[in-house]
Amino acid sequence: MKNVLLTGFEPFDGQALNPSEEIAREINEATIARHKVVGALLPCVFGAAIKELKHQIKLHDPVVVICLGQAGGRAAITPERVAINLDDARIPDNAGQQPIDKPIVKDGPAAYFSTLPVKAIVQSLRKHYIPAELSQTAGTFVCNHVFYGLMHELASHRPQVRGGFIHVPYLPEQTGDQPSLPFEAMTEAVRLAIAAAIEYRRDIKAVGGRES
Ligand code: PCA
Repeated sequence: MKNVLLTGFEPFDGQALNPSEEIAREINEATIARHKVVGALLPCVFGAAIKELKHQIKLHDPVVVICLGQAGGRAAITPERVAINLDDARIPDNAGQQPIDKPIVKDGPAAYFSTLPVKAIVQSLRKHYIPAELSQTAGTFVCNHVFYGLMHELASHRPQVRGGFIHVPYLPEQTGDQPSLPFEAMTEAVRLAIAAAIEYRRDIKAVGGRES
């Protein structure tokens, strides 16, 4: 069976948990659309996170890579469209690093687009009544850093492998007044996203998540 690599992040910014880690742990070893899902955990550390991601790619030789991260404050599951070549940290990472206005890859392209079918994923989630929206920015912290590192690695060494990034909201237990989604809805969303990524090698043309 071919592998799909699914990564989550450890908690950061003093939080007790990170939904992306819990989801990757839950779906680890699942079979989806005749593919085996391999879950892995990335440190929330600039540099080390990309290093670990590359190690996992080498180890599992996946055909699709989906990296997950927490986006506190968002109310929907948000596939990311674009990774930019910029680290600009609002807070220190888990190793105390806080890069400001630094390129991720010196002389690398300004940006990469996700090669996941981001609109097909949004459409599939909405069909299942899970809030989903296409996002045009993964920020400039460790998530965007890993997303860019992933796309640079695939473009440079594994052009046949498709990959991208999906941000998820807080879990209800992480917050009182901010938007959140239940764990079951998030895991279902990521299962659907993996299935869509396998099914749609090319994205659909859609407006606001509906096929046009
Ligand atoms: N979210 C952070 C980094 C790790 C995570 O889960 C981000 O959005 O950059």
